Amino acid sequence: MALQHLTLHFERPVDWADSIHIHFWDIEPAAGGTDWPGARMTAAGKDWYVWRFERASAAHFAIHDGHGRQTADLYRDREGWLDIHGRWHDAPPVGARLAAGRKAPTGANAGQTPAGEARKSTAPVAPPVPSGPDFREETIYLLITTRFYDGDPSNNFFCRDRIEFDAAGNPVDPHWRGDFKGLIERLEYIRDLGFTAIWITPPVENRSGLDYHGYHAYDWTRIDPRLESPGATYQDLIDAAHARGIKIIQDVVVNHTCQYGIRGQVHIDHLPIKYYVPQGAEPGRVDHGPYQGNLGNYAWPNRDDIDNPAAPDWWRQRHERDPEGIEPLVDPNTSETVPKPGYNPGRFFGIDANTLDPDWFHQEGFICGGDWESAHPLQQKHLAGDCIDLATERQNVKDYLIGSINRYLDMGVDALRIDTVKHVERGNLLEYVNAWKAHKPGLFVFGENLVKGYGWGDLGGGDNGPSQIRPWWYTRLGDDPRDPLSGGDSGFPQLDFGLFSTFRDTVSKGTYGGTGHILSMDWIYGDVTQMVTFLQNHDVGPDNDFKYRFKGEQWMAAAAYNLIWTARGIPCLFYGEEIEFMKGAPQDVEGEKDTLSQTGRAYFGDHLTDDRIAATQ
Ligand SMILES: [Ca+2]
Ligand SMILES: [Ca+2]
Repeated sequence: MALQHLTLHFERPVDWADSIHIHFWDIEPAAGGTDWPGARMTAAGKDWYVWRFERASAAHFAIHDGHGRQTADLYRDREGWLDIHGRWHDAPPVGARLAAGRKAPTGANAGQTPAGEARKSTAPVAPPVPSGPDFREETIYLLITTRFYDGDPSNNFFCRDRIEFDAAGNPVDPHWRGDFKGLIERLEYIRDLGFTAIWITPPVENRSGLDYHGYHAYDWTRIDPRLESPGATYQDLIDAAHARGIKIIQDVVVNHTCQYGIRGQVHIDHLPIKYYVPQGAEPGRVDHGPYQGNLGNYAWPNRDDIDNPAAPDWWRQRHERDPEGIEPLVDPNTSETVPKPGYNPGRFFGIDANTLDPDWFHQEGFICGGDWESAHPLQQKHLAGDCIDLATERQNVKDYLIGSINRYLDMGVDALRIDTVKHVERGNLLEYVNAWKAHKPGLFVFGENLVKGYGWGDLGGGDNGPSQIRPWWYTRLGDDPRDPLSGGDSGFPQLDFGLFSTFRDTVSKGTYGGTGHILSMDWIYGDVTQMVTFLQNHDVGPDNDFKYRFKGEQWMAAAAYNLIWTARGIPCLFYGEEIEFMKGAPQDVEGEKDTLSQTGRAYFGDHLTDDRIAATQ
């Protein structure tokens, strides 16, 4: 009798990892099988996976996700679809989302096997594991998408500030350089390092003189086109990552917008940058690269910086014409006419905090010196000239931000990292976090509450700030700043800056003091096992007072990584650490003339080219 193949289809439960495996034994008629963990099933449309036994009539098997979730032992003697409820179907169940081209069996085929003759499964199917997805199983690779790997030079873009030139005076190393196409092409590099999740910097559309990192959002509803390419959209990235068993962590800014407001929602008043002429500007004196002679966006034919429908009529009219920026324009605030050399740069690049729309923005001005250790000013004032503080407690702001991010969750984003946590009051921020978790049950959300020290607030430890702006506070629900146990777990773990602080200027000397002390305080967090641990990231490093990438010897870092990988928490590695990339460099630009290539945010792609990737790996 000629044996046909046996095909099994499996619908991945929502809380399972994407790395679906099948482990099988006692294949009929030729007894064969796999060693654990078995073989990888093939992704076949949204949450379906398929495995085909050649020349087999029946099989014993179990399906698992490689991360501790698995079915009971199963048996099947004909093609079947096992849905997320643990039920077998002889044909694709109604609503099953199968990939295009994967045809369901026809009714005629299905009818060839009389139902009464078919052997039933001998083992009951385990129901989906009731607990939520356990992100503690993951290991995270953090990368700045624009600095990782360039798959499409046609979307590269120079920011207005910090342009680097080669010896011949040509601009080099565009800030927007790496992109989704490049990341997709190098997913297997990351997977082969052993990471199961990638934290990408915010992908939504940005605007600023230096916005390659994504933290100056202009439109939360759109992905920045400087990251995408045909065939390499954000959806393509998510799908490609999932197909390799990798999760995508999206970075989200709730606290602030860029200096231009939000496309289609709110405009922030200033003059179009194409009309700016510096005082004493002499042609050729300062090389602005592609911005030479006109600081408006060189990639747009109208050389405007924004295209905001919420801008006033006069702006929108100028948006359409005069790309040279030479047609006289009267500043509606002062009645002076531009372009005019030396005319107040603040009218082009700054904002007037007194004229911000109160429906969208806080009204208390900019953070200054003493504000940094006090909750109210920290949470109500603007962080910087291109970080304008949103009125996050207003319903219109909540609706806009929550709704925008929900769409990315629907696209398959697996987790969220929330920026600038301490700048939003806890109860207010938890409204956002909980709305996203309600939209996507089981979603993992963690936050960044940057503190240079243990961060115990009113609990002591030499902290000069109150508990209400410290990491532990956001992981808890209590209201007593001196008693973490006054409330339970908020479900919003944080990056572990407390543990990180023990690496300050010590690991590079081979000492690890303070670690035991910080671990003895683990009880203050709502659930310390969900904190995200790290030695360095795109903002901080262990050396020179938290500003530099690790500079010590390899064994010193290895000891720190051994701790991070084995202690409680979810370990996170900053791109390039695997080869001591930019060892000892400042994470961000320091000197007036520094460019990105001198920092910890330098372009990594030169190490990932086809001819060099083997050495990098
Ligand atoms: Ca590119
Ligand atoms: Ca705020």
